[in-house]
Amino acid sequence: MAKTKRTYEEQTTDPAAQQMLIRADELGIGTAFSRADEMAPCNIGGAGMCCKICSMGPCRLTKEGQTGVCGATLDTIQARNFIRSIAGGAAAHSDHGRDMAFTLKAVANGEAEGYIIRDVAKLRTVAKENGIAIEGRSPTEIADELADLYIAQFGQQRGRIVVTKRAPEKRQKLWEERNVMPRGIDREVVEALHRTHVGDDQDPEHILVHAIRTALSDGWGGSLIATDVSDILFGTPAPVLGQANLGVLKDDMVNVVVHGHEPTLSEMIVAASQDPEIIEYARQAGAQGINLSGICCTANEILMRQGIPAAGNFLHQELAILTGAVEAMIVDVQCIMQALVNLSSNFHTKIITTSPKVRLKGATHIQFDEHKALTIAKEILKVAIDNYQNRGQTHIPQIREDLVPGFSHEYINYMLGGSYRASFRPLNDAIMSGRIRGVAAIVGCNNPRSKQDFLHTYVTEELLKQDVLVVETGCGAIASAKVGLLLGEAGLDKVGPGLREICETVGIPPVLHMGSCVDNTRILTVLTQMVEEGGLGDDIDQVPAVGLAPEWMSEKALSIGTYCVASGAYVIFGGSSPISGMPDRVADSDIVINYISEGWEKLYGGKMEFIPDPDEMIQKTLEHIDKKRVALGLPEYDPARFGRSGDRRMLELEQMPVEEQRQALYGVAAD
Ligand code: SF4
Ligand code: MSK
Repeated sequence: MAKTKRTYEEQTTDPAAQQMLIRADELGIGTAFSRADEMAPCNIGGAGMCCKICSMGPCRLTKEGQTGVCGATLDTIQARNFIRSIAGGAAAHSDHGRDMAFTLKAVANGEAEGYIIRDVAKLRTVAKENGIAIEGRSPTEIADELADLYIAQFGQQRGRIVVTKRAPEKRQKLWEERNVMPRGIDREVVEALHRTHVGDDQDPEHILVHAIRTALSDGWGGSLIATDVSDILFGTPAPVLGQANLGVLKDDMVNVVVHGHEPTLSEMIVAASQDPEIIEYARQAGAQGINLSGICCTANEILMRQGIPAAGNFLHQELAILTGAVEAMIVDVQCIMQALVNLSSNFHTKIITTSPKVRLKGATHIQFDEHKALTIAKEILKVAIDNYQNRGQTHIPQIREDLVPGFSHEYINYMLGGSYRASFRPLNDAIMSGRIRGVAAIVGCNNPRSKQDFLHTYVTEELLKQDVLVVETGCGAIASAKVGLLLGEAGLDKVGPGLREICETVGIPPVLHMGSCVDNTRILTVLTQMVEEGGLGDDIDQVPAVGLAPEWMSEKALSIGTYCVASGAYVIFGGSSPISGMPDRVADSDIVINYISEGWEKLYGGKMEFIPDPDEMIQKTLEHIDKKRVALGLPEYDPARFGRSGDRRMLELEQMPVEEQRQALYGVAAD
């Protein structure tokens, strides 16, 4: 059944996106927005009620008590579907981590053209944490041993993934007691697939125990390794000025958009685009130079470290091509729509696939190889430059917003205490005093079934008003960037009085951009360091913090949500639930829904819920934060106690007559 076509304003809150959707309609070209309108989601599969694991099925369970041909119940089918999604997400993140570890190995052995170890300090810190000797050894020696250790984590069969030791001690003990400590990254993903093969694990709760183990192998395994190695090779992010939205594309330059996830190629494209030979090549083609920008998490990787602008988030990939101004879109892995190839046939844009794992029929394939990365990056850029002459009419929306990304956990630690007293103490103190009510991590994708960016920005802005400090990653961070929330003072008028004081004192925006989807591990690290700092309990589940993925769509989001729950966080997903089951089912009988909320909360202190209504998301977030404050014995949140210092107070004082100023400042009347 076809759905009704939404208006442009119903499809997206972003005016740049609205302009491009109008353009798409003028040209008669479909996008994910229009396809979502035309394609009603399957209400059986969407609710997790369809099993197609074997060819006795597919079995669609639509009546209470019904089972599949093999006798599988609805709960078993839902649990199996759910863990398979988590395994898919964990595999994607972790395979990214594996490739990073192989690149580190190649760099250590002088076999990776163009790469260097940019952050030796992080290399030494990470090596030491992993028990690798650092004194008297060269960076390449240390990197070689670290790369071997990290590569071994993927195929490890017994014991525990080494980086799980970075979790709070109490949490590690809990994982041991509950028997969910991940043994090896690949092992947990393979076991998830084995357990869900026909005729295997059919106890829904038992399946979901392994869901926790599988997700932990991602968050405290593959993703953490990916973030570590990216920082070592390309630098640990620190604040830098950037821009976001389609207006970053330029009419007089060769526009190259990098899209996907891995920073290995995109970092080399950045280097190649600054090469005088390539700049001259672009000039000879009649352009002013090369204008590089990113989409999705590749955007986040080069935005965080180099300030390279982001052309947009997930749903902007087609819209960028619709501008007619993109010479090449270079893609690697994850979140790349197959529709790009057909769409680009209406324009001159070349879609260039680069990963040995990802091909799109009709795209140009130039395989990336880290051993000759710079040469390949230049080759790709030359293809883009040669295409400049084929450009037709362009329609670039002149909409872009400045932002300051780059808040790695290392930088947050530094900014709060400086070089000599780097510490999370000021953040903990601000939460303990109630200036900051709590912390929300708002992460995840765009989904064309909901109004683009609306849930992200609405939830973010409402929580900021309530003095909740917001940290973001992935496409959610780009959504906030587009409305100015990642830019110091620009966002501060939307913030509660206590949080505003902190932002003004420390000099930070109210929303901290912490990176790409693999970098959600930075959030785990921040939470761990807050616990270790003291005053907010002795484990992550005691910190007044909530994770939200308002517009999620990918399997990776489910893996992230699950490892956050296993780490002790309350996680709220917006949009639709993949395990909602039958609409008229008695709530108590829904084993999977109950197990991942109340069940997981009893076992891990964290829980997962799917809440489509944004106001309910906000309400539940605040209730959870306040509940944790009470449990810690912290003062009740009271915004009236704050906002009497900082820039706002200075302005108030400036506008007062001198006598009143003296009274206000010193409590004494004028002479
Ligand atoms: Fe149907 Fe069972 Fe086969 Fe699933 S495993 S498709 S429920 S017969
Ligand atoms: S890119 S996984 S749409 S965040 Fe990481 Fe964005 Fe989600 Fe892809």
